[in-house]
Amino acid sequence: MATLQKKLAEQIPQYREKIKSFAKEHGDKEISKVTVGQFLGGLRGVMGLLCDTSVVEPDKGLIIRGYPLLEIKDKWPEEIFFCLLTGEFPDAEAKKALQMDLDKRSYVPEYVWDVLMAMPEDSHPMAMLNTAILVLERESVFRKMYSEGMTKDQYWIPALEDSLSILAKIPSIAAGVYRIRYGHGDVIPWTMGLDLGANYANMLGIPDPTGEFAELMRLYLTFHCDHEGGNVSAYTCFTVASALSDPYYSASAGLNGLAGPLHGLANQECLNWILELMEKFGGVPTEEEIDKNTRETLAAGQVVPGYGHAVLRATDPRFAGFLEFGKQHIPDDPVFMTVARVFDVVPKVLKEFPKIKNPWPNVDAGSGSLLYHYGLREFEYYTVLFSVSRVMGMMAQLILHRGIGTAINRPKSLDFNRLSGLV
Ligand code: CMX
Repeated sequence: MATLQKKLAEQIPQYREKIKSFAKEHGDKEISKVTVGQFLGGLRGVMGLLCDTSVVEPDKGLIIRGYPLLEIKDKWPEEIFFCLLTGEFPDAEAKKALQMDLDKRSYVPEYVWDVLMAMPEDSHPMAMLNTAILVLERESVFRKMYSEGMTKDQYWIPALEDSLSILAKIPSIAAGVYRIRYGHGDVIPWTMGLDLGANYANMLGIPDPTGEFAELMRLYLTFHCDHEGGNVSAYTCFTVASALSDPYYSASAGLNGLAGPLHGLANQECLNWILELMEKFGGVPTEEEIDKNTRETLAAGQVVPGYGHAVLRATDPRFAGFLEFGKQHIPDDPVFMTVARVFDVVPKVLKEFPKIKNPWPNVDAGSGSLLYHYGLREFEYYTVLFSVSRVMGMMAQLILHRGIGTAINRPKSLDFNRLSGLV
């Protein structure tokens, strides 16, 4: 099979033509309406964005290029990236070529470490990660080629270059952030020839005598890779990239969105909620205690972290996958047992509140307990793990949009007078 670059060079011109002729033929047809509720409510359900890397079905969850997530959960993150972009998994040769390419790009320049070391000790790890990506912007091939002049149909080529470099460097940077921020010792370098998930696990420096932590990292990176185009991080990345800001600016922007407590930062809240629950009841709580605590959280006007979703209306398959991993490897861990029991109780309570559209767990409800078990206990760091994965989806979407020449994003806003005049 051809390398990723060759495969895209075959596919992108056809994709561009397909979209172009579709726009020409159907450009005037209406596909979506907007109610005032949607207008004022985060545009929920309004169809206004093309995303061919993945879809999220309310009842099935994440489907990557036609593959339901749990059917491809054993694929490695680099294979997933290949598939997000091309719709196919690489054969052994193409996978090896991609891994060697990432190896070559993995070096993180010294100036990045200098900046990270100079940041205040209490900086949030997400602020450190995003600063590092912005500092690296000077490496952008896209920006250089754009300023030298290139045709629109070439945009995807340097976008892919930059994206691969970001993908190759982000595990080292993220692991470095962990070691610097929490005083775990020197930064551990990337190991040539080791896959992305195992490399990240190794660079974090978490002891892993059984190899289970590396297995968890592969799963984690695969599960969080993409979630169609309208979530805050993907949409932010898309908007910034639509101005032809290069992939470094775009990735950093998207990840700043991921750092919000209603999006990627929720995973740090989830484990907190579980541990507080355990502390309050002196160990693994009973179902009655969980019920009581959930109601107290709601009565205090707080959200139950890890539950609910803007699109999903069923248990997130990513949660189900993590639950399966936990049952297989750490069934007797008390934190994991609490997570599993919370899953038996919380949906029943949330269902009593009709305004909560989805009472089921999302991806963040379970992953923290697994990380905690293997010794990654700095909750604030969890969104960085999410970022290392999500950057794959954001970059894949960006490359495809550059491939088809998507226009600058510019929806129309209305002032309240205009809005009220329309109803
Ligand atoms: N606990 C308590 N209340 C909840 C809730 C939860 N888990 N989920 C939704 N609600 C509430 C909302 O806060 C909202 O209340 P108000 O009308 O008073 O503002 C109401 O139910 C309706 O919300 P919704 O339409 O069901 O959900 P949204 O699309 O507005 O929000 C989400 C989705 C994820 C932000 C929300 O479910 C939430 O805050 N969950 C907890 C945080 C969380 O787990 N986030 C992780 C998301 C995963 C990801 O990043 O993809």
